[in-house]
Amino acid sequence: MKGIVKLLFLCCTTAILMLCSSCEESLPPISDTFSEQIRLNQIGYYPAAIKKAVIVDGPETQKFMVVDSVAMNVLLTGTLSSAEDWKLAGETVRIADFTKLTTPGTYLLLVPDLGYSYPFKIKKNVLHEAFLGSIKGLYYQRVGIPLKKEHAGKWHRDIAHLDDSIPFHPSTGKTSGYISSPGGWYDAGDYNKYIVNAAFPLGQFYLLQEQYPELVSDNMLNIPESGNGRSDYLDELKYEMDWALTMQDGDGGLFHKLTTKNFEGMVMPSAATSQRYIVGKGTTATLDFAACAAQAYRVFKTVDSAYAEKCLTAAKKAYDWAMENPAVAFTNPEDVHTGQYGDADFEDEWFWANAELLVATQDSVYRNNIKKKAIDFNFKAGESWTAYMRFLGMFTLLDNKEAISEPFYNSIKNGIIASADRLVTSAQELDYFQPIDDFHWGSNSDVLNAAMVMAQAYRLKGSPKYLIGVQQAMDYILGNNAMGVSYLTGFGDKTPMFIHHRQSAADGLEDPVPGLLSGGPNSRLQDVAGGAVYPENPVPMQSWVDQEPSYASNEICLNWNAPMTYVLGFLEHESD
Ligand code: 9MR
Ligand code: 9MR
Repeated sequence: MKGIVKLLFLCCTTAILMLCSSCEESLPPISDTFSEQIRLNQIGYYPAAIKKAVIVDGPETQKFMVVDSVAMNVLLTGTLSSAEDWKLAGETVRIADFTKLTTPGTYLLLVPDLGYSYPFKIKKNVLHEAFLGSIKGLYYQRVGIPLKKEHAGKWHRDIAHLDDSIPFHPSTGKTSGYISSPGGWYDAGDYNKYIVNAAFPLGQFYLLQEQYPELVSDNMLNIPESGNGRSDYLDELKYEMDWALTMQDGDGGLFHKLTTKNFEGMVMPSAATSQRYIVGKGTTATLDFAACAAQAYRVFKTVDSAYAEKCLTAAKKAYDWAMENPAVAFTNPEDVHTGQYGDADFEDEWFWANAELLVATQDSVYRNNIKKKAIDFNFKAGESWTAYMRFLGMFTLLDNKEAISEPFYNSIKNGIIASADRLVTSAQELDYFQPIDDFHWGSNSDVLNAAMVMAQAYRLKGSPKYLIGVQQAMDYILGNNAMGVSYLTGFGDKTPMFIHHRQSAADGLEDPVPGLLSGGPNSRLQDVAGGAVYPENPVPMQSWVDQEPSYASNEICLNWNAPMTYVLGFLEHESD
């Protein structure tokens, strides 16, 4: 027996060696150009993850290889699947499944006739830098301080927008006076600050901190507060929270936004000097603030109790204002034309505020108010800042079982699992293994917000299918998509270079500010009027152009970076 085994072993190794050496001999040289027809996660894969590249118009020979980019030897050969027509992507594709390759390394996928893919890695914590980069992106959005070279590198810039004496617009109900409302992050490619879209991303960032408090420690982000002994992540989040607190009126209500009347030109912050105003006051801003301030209380409790108490007091006061003013909708006043973030359906905001305040205080007032309306568990692309808040409330309740009755907890648990099941099923059927089939403004955030639902199901049940769903959604964002682009600036080989972002457009540097997520394909093409040029009638997944005027497909925004950070952090913690 022994002899036969040995002989077999010898035969096999010889065969493998022969196979490999013959491959090596025929390996084409790596040139500087990589095949655009091979789509994959340009950063890389966790060793145990499903690994599927998409080959567009692949050859009939159906052969592919995974090549170690250093040793230039073939680690795996495989057969492409038979061709499929993908409608959303507008492509004929074959799949190269290299899941079996789990050895850490840097690789290239080779398809004879097409060439090599971009290099990618297989290793543990493969998304660590991208995760930190997506948080550092927030630092680059900071208002009211100079970005110093030592923190910002070549993207350093002058101080701008002190916002220390901002007049009230009559839409606030005040006819005179000023407030000081400094700091915070610029919302997006524009320089305004909006409470709805400060609170919503903060909600997602805080969720990550509560679920995985150890992910970011001090000195990991190289920001001004690094070295103060506290998590750099908390320091960065506090920069935004501090601003949000200044937007609360004496009676508890929140002003809606701090903004110019019209969008500024594509200039550096210090050249954007139009008068800014405090505009509007309403229920969505107030409830969203109440919710995220209650989270801030919990997150900061152990590191800065005075600050935590300040946040909780502000949260309760905001909630009380909303009780007195339960349906004050915001719309832009006639003379203000910047982001509206208007929403006349307050149910999601109520649900979120009740959930966060309940968990922060255990006060039965919030428990009693929370059950008022049925909850919709269905994820809908495009809802984003108008309605995703209900999910944030649900996620917090799922993490705090004791706060609610068992039947209520079970209904949320079952609802989220069923919702995640639908998303997983969709992702298996849809182009590029991602879960959405309708591409709105900010579609990349929809993919990631859906992934967050799958992530909660994974936390509840631990079934691999949910983790796979989240990983494949991230593969889509990082390059396995119909544009072949890794949508996070600075991370990947082909990344957006012309984002709709005023600093990046005006700073004279080739590289855009890094760590910012492009909005992604948007089949509505609202920016054609603004000068974006698309190919004729693009299919939904190709409705994206790397052009500066494309604010509907290629802007960046806080509420897109937020689920990016959440999903990256989740994956870093949960993936092997
Ligand atoms: O720069 C603005 C961007 O931040 C907004 O998301 C977008 C939609 O509201 O509008 C952009 O501003 C454009 C304006 O709407 C129309 N004129 C050109 C402006 C800059 O491209
Ligand atoms: O994300 C917003 C999107 O859902 C809207 O359709 C769009 C037009 O109103 O506005 C988007 O938000 C922008 C905001 O109004 C201003 N700052 C930039 C935001 C991202 O483009």
